[in-house]
Amino acid sequence: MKNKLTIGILSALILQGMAAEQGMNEMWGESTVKLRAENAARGQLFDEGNYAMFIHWGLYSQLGNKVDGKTYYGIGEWIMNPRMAGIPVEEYKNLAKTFNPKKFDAKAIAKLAKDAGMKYIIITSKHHEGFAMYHSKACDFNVVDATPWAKDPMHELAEACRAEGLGFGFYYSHNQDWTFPGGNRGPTTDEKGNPATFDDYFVKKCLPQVEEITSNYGPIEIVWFDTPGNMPKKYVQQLVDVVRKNQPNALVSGRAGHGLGDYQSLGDMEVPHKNVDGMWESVDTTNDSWAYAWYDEYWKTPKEILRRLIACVGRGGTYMLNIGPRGDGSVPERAARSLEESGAWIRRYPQVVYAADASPWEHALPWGDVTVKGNRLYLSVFEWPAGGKLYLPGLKTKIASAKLLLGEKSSAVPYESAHGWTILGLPPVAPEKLVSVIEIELAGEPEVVPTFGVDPDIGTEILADFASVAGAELSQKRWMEKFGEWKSVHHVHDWTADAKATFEVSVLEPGDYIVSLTYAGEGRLVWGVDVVGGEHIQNQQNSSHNYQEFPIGWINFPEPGTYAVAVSFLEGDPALASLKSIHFAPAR
Ligand code: FHN
Repeated sequence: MKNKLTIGILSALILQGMAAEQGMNEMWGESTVKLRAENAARGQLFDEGNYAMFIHWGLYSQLGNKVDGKTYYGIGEWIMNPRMAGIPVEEYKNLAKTFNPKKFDAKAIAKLAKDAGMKYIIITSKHHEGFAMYHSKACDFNVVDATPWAKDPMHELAEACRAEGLGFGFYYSHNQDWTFPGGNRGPTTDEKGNPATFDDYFVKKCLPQVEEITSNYGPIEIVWFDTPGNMPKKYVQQLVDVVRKNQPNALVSGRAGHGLGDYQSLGDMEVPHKNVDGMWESVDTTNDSWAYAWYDEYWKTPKEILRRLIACVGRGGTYMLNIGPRGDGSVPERAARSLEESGAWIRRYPQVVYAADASPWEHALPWGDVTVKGNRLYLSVFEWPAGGKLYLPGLKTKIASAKLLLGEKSSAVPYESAHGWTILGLPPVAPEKLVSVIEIELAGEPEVVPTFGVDPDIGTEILADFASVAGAELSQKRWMEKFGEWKSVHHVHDWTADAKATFEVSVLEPGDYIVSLTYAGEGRLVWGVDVVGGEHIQNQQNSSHNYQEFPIGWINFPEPGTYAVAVSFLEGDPALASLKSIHFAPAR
């Protein structure tokens, strides 16, 4: 059971009872009643739906990252900022005069979210640049009063979501406002040249607008505040009070600030590697920008979307995936296609995603990932094993049955145990094109030894996140690949002479394995790898500032069992050497 809201736990119990009556697929799938927005309890769509659509859409979408013929690379909604095109306030405001999104189709967007398997939509009501994408009485820099289109798309979208049984909610940039006097990073004087304070902005625009978005669009699932910066607590508290007053069933995002939100939002575009406790979400996007960027055609494939969604559910959280409609309101076709194809898979295997809990292994496995519902494990196999066997390390609970699912049909899977591993016999070809699913029903609650197994069939990568480190530092490093495109690793760095990063592994098939390390650094580096109490190898390889995998050599595990494998840094610049992971592949 996920450690989320108490109401989530209660409703899960109710759901379990109902599931037995109605049959699992009817319960978790298309015909589910409980997960429709109008029947959901507070936070239930977040807690059990596990999958939502995020939309970044505003005046900036019109530019699509091109200003005066020049393309700016990075997240499109920041185009006004000096780190992108640096557009002056008045010039930016003029964009409203040409904003005419005739292709905006609220029903089609809600249907896309529904077909994608998402349970609610959160859309930008006002981003950092201050333009309200709804009809605001508090400020006429809004989509109705300032554009030739003169329509409020949020009424249509809220209505379309309700018609599809989806929840609806708003993103609101409460701290940053780049066009309203006094907003953070905004003008410091008003129209008359008088100094403007944050309080001016808050009282004249922010607070009334939050009143508006929580009063005029029916039930709201979440108010998604963002980038609180150094906004004083008293302001955040007032906004949260408004949400509680007008929308007692809504959640407030953790990015409201000062711990006043209801749940934690991880870093942008971050899918965690280890289980995370509590109620949390990952926010991610279908390409590499939140808002539409004309050049960005690097879309997540349906398989990658499922990999990231199932990783979030498997780590105990919720996945919110963004689309950036164009300035004319249309949704980029490739994003839509990936969402629809992954959604078609979710319709076949809803039990893998909805009301599913975190994996007892607490991390992904070499061939895929695991989600849990009660005593059932769902193994989502992304890399189908060529050798006809799927290796599951460390399962302690007795198996009652194992089935390979094919939509609603299934076939029994033979299985055996050896040295703490479960070995499942599989057909040579994956039954599903994207991801095949094995359901294991256990005789009791899932219990596992979460130690990483060295898979005898396919490569096993173990991230530095899972190392025990002595004499060096283990920390998270985040950086922007392009402006606003966040990447992160946990890495071992600042190596001292005797430092070790030690990985505990369980081995089923003894023999030689090829060991590689993924690292960044400068120049040629010498790394050592030891099976503690056994073989030592070391080798010199090149390095670069980007993380790359380099082979170190073969290493032997003489018999089945648990081993400690220690990595040491022997020669090179220890200040720049950064270890990301170790990789084992059977040497054959
Ligand atoms: O600055 C924003 C960014 O534009 C985008 O809206 C993301 C979405 O999570 N939030 C902020 C950065 O974290």
